[in-house]
Amino acid sequence: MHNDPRKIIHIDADCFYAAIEMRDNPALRDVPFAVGGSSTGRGVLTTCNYPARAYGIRSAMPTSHALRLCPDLQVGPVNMEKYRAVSKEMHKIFSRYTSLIEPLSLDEAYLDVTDNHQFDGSATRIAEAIRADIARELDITVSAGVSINKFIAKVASDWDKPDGLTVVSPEAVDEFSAALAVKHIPGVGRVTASKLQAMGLNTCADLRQLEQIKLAQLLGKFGLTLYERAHGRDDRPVNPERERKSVSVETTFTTDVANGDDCLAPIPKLLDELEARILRAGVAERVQKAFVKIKFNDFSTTTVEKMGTRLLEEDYQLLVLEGLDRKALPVRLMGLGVRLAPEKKDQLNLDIGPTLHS
Ligand code: TTP
Ligand code: MG
Repeated sequence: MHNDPRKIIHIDADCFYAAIEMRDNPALRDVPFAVGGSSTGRGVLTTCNYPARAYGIRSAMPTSHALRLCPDLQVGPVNMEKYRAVSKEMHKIFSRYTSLIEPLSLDEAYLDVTDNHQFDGSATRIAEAIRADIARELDITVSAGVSINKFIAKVASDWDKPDGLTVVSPEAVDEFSAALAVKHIPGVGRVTASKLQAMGLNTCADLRQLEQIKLAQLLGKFGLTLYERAHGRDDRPVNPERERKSVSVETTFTTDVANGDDCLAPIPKLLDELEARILRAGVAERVQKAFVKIKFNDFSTTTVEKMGTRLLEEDYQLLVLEGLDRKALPVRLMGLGVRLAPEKKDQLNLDIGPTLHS
C-alpha cells in the first residue's frame, strides 16, 4: 500500500573528523581537541570534540580565537583521505540495510528503509543496528533520527547528539513539528529567523496561523516550503542517484542593499565559508567553474558563472558586478558557489587502465 508513510533514517556522525583522530589517538579523547589549520595566519577549525565544545569552540572558528577560549586546546591537522575512507565504510554498512541512500556530505546521509523487512520492518531497530555496526566496526559514534520524512528525520538526528537516537513516530509528527523552533528548520538562516521572530513567529505552531500565500509574499519560493515544513510535511524522496553538481553558500541581507559596491562587502567571508564547505563535501578536485547568484528585491534571481578552478576574490567580485548590471534593483540575497565536474567512477578507471598502457 503506497499510502503508508515512508520510513526514513537520517544519520549524522558525531564530531566526525575529530572522532576519527581520537580513535587513532585515544589520548585525545578526554581533552579538548580540534581538527584544523594552524593558529598563525588564517587557520580555521573544521570541527572539534565535545569537551572542546564546552568552551564555546565551534566549526569554522579561527584557530587563534579557539585558543583564546581554551589555551589547552590540542589542534591536529586535517587528513581528508582518512575521513573519505571512513565515509566509504559507513556507506558499505548502510548498504546492508537499503540501496536507497542519499549522501549529503561525508558524514551525513538519508536512508529510506520502507521496504526493508529485517527486524519486523522496524526502522527504529534498523537504525539501532546501523549505529551498533558503525560503533563496533569503525569505532566512531553516529546519531540517528527516524521518522516519516527527510525533514523530521534530519531534525531528530540532531535532537540527542552525540550517540543518540530519536524516533518521531507517524502519530507524533504533528506535535513534534508544532513545537519546533522556526530556526531549527533546515534552510532557515539567521536573517530569516530574526525576520520571523520580529513578527512573533517563533515556532512552527506560530507559522501554521499564517496563510501559505502570506509566507510566500514574505520569503518568496522558500515561503511555500516553509509552510509545508511547519505542518511537518516533506514529500522529497530519498534520491540515491543524486550526484552533487555544485557547492554554494549564500547570505540574505538584514535589509536590502543598494545595487552597487556595497554588495561586494560580504565576499571575503562567504568565500571562506565556501572553501570550508567544499572541503567538507570532499569535492575540491572536481571544482570546474565559479558562479554567483544574486536575488533582487523583486525576488527575481540571476546567476553569472565563469570557468576556473581557483577561488579568487577578484573573480567573484567581477561576477557580482556583472550580475548587478542586469537589474537596477536593490539586492536581497547573494550567493557564491562552484560547479563541479562529474564524479570519476573509480571502478571505470581501473578497468580502462590496462588498455591505455597497452
Ligand atoms: P558536521 O556533521 O556539521 O559536524 P560534526 O560531525 O563535526 O559534529 P556534530 O556532532 O555536530 O555532527 O560536519 C561533518 C564534518 O564536516 C566535520 O567533522 C568537519 C567538517 N566541517 C568542516 O570542515 N567545516 C565546517 O564548517 C563544518 C560545519 C564541518
Ligand atoms: Mg556530524
